[in-house]
Amino acid sequence: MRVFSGLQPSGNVHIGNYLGAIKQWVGLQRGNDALYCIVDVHAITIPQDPKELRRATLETAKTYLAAGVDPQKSTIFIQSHVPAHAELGWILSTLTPLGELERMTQFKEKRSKRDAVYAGLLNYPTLMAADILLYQTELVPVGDDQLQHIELTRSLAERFNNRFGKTFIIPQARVNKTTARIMSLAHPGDKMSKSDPNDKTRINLLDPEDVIRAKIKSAVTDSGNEIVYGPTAKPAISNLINIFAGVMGKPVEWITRESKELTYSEFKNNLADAVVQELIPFQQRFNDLKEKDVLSVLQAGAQKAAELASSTLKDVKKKIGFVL
Ligand code: AQP
Repeated sequence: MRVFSGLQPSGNVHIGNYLGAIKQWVGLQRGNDALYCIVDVHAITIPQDPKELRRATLETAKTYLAAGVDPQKSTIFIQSHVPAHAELGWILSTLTPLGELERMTQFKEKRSKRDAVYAGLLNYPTLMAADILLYQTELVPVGDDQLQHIELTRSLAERFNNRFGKTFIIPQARVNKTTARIMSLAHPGDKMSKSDPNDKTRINLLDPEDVIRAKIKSAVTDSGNEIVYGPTAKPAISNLINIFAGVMGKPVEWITRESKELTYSEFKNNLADAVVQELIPFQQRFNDLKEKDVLSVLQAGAQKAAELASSTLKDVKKKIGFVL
């Protein structure tokens, strides 16, 4: 299957991004034709400091590699290196009623947190649709915050196909049930997010061991003292169980069975051990990567992606009546 997904270089990559998206990507490399993109064109829909954007873009590429995305099996590239994304994004925006974009939950949430909102943020979902449709993608592994955007992508593909003739494959989302939405450590009602100004709400993949342990220790818990799963009644502990299950690659039931005699504090210690065991080797691989090697992976990836994208874009342009 053709697989496509991406991550914005908009801050420090956290364990929600890792468990919700990147870990799935690594598994999907086997037997599939996968493209994994660093979506810098999306990141600038919120104002970014140029130096910071460059740093975060390369750090995100290193994160993919250190997490196990293998350039021999998958195509890894930077979105702005393939201008076809912006071109198709523009074309798709001309087929998207304003009301559909204004109804997007992510747009409404991001808008409510900012004084100034720019047109790019509204058009984020049409650019995302372009990312996916350019590669005739069949499967899009994501966290559940992106499901609404994928629904829009599917209807845009159908709309285009109906109006201009069969052009795009209709993609499917793929979410991992347990890790689809990892929540904030401080506010279990909110999604763990790169852009949360409070760093204690998330475990960053590059946090040192003592910081990881301290963050887990200070994570909020629910009333009572039992390790039981129930996202409505016990949202905080259920979130920690989901993180534990995701890191260990075990079902939630296994975690709760193994932890049922433990106090909250013992459970948190075990969780911290598991997270540290997953992230410290990742950090070693990350630190061993050299910028020039990363850049050469990205260059080769962009070349391959651009070839694939150009054939879809050419077909689209021909169908809508552009002179080629
Ligand atoms: N908390 C989360 N739990 C599970 N999956 C998550 N993802 C994001 N947060 C969680 C998934 O990570 C992938 C990349 O996300 P993104 O970089 O495109 O941006 P986002 O979804 O908006 O994530 P953030 O961390 O909240 O970033 P900011 O704060 O910059 O907006 C996606 O597959 C996403 O579902």
